[in-house]
Amino acid sequence: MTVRAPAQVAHPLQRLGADEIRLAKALLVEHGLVGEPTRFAYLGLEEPPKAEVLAWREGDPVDRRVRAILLDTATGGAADVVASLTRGTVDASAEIDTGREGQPPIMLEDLVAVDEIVKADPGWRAAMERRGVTDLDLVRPCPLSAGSFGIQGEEGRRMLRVLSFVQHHEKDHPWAHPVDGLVAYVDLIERRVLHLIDQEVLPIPEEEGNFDDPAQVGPARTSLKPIEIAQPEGPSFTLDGDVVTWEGWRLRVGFDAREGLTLHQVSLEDRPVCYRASVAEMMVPYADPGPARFWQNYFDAGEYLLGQQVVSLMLGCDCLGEIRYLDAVLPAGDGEPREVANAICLHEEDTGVAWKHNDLFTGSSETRRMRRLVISTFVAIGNYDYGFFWYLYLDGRIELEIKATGVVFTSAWVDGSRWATQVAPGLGAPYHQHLFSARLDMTVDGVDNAVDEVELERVPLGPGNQYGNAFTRKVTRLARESEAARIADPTVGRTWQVVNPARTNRLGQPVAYALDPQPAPLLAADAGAAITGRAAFATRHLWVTRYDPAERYAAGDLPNQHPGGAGLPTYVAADRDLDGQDVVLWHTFGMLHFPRPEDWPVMPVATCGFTLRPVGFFDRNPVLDLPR
Ligand SMILES: [Cu+2]
Repeated sequence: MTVRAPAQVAHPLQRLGADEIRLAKALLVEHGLVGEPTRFAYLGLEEPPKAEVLAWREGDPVDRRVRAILLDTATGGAADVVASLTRGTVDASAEIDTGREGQPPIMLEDLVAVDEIVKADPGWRAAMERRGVTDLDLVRPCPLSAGSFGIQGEEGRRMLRVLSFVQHHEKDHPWAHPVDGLVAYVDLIERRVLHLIDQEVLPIPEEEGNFDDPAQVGPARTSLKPIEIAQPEGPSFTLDGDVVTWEGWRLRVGFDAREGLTLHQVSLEDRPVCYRASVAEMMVPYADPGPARFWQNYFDAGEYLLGQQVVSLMLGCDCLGEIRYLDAVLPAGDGEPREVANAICLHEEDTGVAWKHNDLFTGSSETRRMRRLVISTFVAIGNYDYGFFWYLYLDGRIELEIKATGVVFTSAWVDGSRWATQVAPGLGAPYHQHLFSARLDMTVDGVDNAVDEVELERVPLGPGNQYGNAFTRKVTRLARESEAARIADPTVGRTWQVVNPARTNRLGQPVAYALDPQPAPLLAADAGAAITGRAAFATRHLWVTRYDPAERYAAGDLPNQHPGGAGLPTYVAADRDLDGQDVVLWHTFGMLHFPRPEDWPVMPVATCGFTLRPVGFFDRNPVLDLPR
């Protein structure tokens, strides 16, 4: 077949459309890269390098390129391919050494695969029977990422580890009934159970956790009066394709199968602030060192693909008020496009007082209201649900708030356990962390920036500080990559400011945006643990790298079963100069989760995130002009 030319695109960063996904598949088939057993573990837009995008003007040609991670399910072979839809060429095709470089991501269809594989295994069935489980139609095996622990016989195999849960009936939530102490190590290519960990027969917790069953929850309360959010003249933002403009802000919304929601070319009053913002990785490590659970850690972005797990949002439930939705177009495992309607929600929110003063002397009394533009999406990854909420404020702040909710991962509660909380009778919820890596490709008033660490400096009592009250501001330029792997310190209010040394405000100060962290514990695993090597990004709150279009993911390109060392430690190994350069911030944030009884049977939203805040970017308060 002859591959057709793609439709005209309006911008180099325009999201891949369904036709382009079909075209990509056809092109790879034509070049002999896709056969009957080939699956698309990833397919996405290969963005042009930044300089090309910044130089692009409307009407210029666009070379539309895609990247595909292909898996041959017959042999376990994998390939990393870049192809041009515009030119109809394969620009690069490299075989992946899966033992050394990691496996292609886990696919949605692997849920079905592990179900079939474990249920066909006599050893697993016998182990289930010993636990009194005989109706296998009500057993839910989970496709859990295998990690990499140097276990003999595992290297180079495409694997998952499988813990299972049972249901009492089809609508019963399985998370309430973990079948603990039994793990199947599954080879997805040979489609068999390699190894069974049958540690201990533990009682299966009985109590149901059906938060959607009125019989269990009880009647809904009737005391809440309606709250109605009305914008009779419509929202204040406009949407042109994926380009949003609102109160001086302008940005392009992107969506990637791996990173999910991405923001591009964020500018304020036509001044660039951030070229690209995304959650480039997230990882959830668990604390239980026992034989059935030591391996539990999930790279939800790099292994499971955040974007592939996106859900459709519902008006009036997920989003209130005047809502605009964008759909997501994603590649299915067979390389065909699939559409998720209402995947991205945009709306405007009142967030309370913007500024206020009641003056003692003049009698002046003024208050203004703050608003933010909300761009959000929700993904459901097995038991957990995560909301990704980007906020743009009238005063120039940008925030990312993560909302973690859904159902905690459960275990059989063992009295006196140091690794879990009992959340319901006989039901444990193991301790874990949620660690995110935001990749913030900053362009504060231009591409050439620098990063300063700014914090409180205490001054000892003595000459010049006779009464001991003195304190000052300490500014340290993080001049090289080796100096810029940093840990947050709330005791000195440590922030990191991205400055443009060549641009000053009316006071002669370099314009800047500060990254204000909300410090949470970094990776809790031992420095010598396998997971520490694989998720080294999570050992620092901040990394800064010099922009390189190939450096996209905090834990490397293929974290699934990667033996470790990829991503940020590799990126900073060259120790590049950062002062006055094109810099990318990588910020680790998240939460330490000792589950509570209140987190069961469905967890109230817990949040974490960070703020980007203008510092001398404006000449004065930028929201003096808000109407009364
Ligand atoms: Cu949690």
